Amino acid sequence: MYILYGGDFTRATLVQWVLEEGKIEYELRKIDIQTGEHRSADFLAINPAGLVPVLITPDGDALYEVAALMLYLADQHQLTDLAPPSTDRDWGLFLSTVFYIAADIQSEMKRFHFPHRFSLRREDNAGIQDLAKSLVLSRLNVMNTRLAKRGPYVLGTRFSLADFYLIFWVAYLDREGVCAQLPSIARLYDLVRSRPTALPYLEETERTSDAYAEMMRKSPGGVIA
Ligand SMILES: N[C@@H](CCC(=O)N[C@@H](CS)C(=O)NCC(=O)O)C(=O)O
Repeated sequence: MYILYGGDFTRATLVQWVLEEGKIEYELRKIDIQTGEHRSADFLAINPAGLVPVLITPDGDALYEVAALMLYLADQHQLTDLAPPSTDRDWGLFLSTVFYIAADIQSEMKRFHFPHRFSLRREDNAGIQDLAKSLVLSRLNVMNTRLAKRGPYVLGTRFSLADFYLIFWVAYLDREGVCAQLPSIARLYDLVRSRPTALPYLEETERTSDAYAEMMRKSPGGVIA
């Protein structure tokens, strides 16, 4: 059986969704990043990077990086409704998009959520967060253009985990503002939301996102050190 180390306010939700979609047996072990449990000796022994999610495979290997975990599970369990196999014509576009989200969108979301880690002076935090937001928006605009050309999903008429992955990060930004500016992203947001299996995870992400935004308002010096 798989073990997923995840918890509230984390992207482990994405892996949990894939596990549930694939009806794959797993145990969820919650790591509380608000109290710093991800930096405990016990957790660092599992992932020296001190980050979640971590997936322990039935063979006992510890795997990291949310995008890799989703792709790995889809491949190992032939979840072709979520990810085209490498022999599929859509594989290249699928892979390009997943890497784009992981490298160029997700990384800026880190700066958006932890601006204090990128600033030397507390008074710069808000500006750094604004800059991160504008960079994410410009990258979402790229996705909007691609979706307008060949949508409504990342792979045209076919849903894949890349759609949920993208919308997950929109839910963590200012989703109403993003959807008002980027119509093809807004359409994709509604399509993902209309999927009964995705809805509870997206709703949970929306609640978490609102709660985190509130915590940031109350702690402009940084929510998690
Ligand atoms: N590149 C990693 C980043 C993982 C990551 O940053 N996870 C966050 C939770 S969503 C975390 O553990 N944050 C704790 C911290 O940054 O101190 C991935 O995509 O899986």
